Amino acid sequence: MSVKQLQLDTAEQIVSRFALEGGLTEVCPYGNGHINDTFRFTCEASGGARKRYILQRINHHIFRKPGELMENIVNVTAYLRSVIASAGGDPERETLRVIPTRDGGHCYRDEEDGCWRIFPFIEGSICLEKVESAKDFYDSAVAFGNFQRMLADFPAQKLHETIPDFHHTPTRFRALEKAARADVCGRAAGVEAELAFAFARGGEASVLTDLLERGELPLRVTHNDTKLNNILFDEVSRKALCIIDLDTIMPGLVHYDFGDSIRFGASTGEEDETDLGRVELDLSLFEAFTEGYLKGCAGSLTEIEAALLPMGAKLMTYECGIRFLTDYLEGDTYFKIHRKGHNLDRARTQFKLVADMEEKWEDMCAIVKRCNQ
Ligand code: ADP
Ligand code: GN1
Ligand code: MG
Repeated sequence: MSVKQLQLDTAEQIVSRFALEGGLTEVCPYGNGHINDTFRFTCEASGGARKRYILQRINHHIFRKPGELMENIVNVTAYLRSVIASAGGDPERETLRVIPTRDGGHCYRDEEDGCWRIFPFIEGSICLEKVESAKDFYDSAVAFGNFQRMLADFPAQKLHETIPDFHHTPTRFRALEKAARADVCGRAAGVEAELAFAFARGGEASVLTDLLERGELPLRVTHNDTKLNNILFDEVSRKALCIIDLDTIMPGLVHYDFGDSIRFGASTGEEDETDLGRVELDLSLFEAFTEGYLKGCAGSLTEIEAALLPMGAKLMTYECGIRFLTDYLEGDTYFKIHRKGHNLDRARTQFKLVADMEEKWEDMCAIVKRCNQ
């Protein structure tokens, strides 16, 4: 899927459905998300005051029940607002707020079945596409750990499962096997090495989910998509400010959040780097994140949860590689791509990282042990 444009008059029609004052003055595509179509627009009130917002078309091919998804976000952000306020924070900047439609809904469905939502744009914030310093990464880790802890008492039974089996790695593995067998685009012959890499590690795919099923790992409320560009930093203090992209908040394992952050942020290369020589696990970033995440969780992790954090990093990286490769084989229908072979490039970086984690396994385990003392 490619990035969509949005004409001003179309945007005006959509925005007019929401309880907002003023006229729309500009709209532009925004951000680098792989899933939703995101735009930023400005509204000018009659007195001349301008306010910016984020307008998103929820990808309803991926999120099949946008109404349920929005209910999750409204409930979680309402809960977070009260936790943030009682800790003396500023809920307007530290969590998202859903702007209601004029008839009191959480999103607007257009005639083509597009589903739109609006959040205030969080001013004075920056979004990092790549780790620029260990301190930023550490701060993001504290924030993600905190986030998980803030939601510890959120009634998990209230949450809808927005994407079933989202981080069920064995299910992702079976989807890859199926895509390779079906080979609808005739691409399987060109990715034998990548398929062999993935299949050779299939036995490990269920390590975490088996422990969960046996009750040895606790189910918590997790974010499930904790890459660095899903957190906003304060432009001035450069402190982690607000966790965004709440579409996949669901019951899950802490390893999903820890692991997804590591696979994206502790890599020396970008997710779609084509020179694999540049892609490895930066152990000092791994350490910074581990330290921050454990601090944010503030002692709430069990011994076994903490000990399995390296496995979380490896499995989330492996799983993401499998997902990119599956999408490549299926004709790039899930993740947005910006060039030919983009998903294959992404799959390769993830597998390169997995291989490097295997090399650095002892060090990763030692770091987690040290940080958890
Ligand atoms: P996707 O699911 O496609 O990743 P996101 O919700 O993560 O969509 O939004 C894409 C990008 O838009 C983010 O990475 C961030 O840069 C920006 N963004 C989203 N919401 C806000 C907001 N409320 N304020 C400022 N920037 C935002
Ligand atoms: C997607 O939405 P975005 O770009 O933050 C994906 C994640 C992947 C990530 C890989 C709902 O995240 O699961 O890890 O791309 N989100 C969904 O970059 O599938
Ligand atoms: Mg995102």
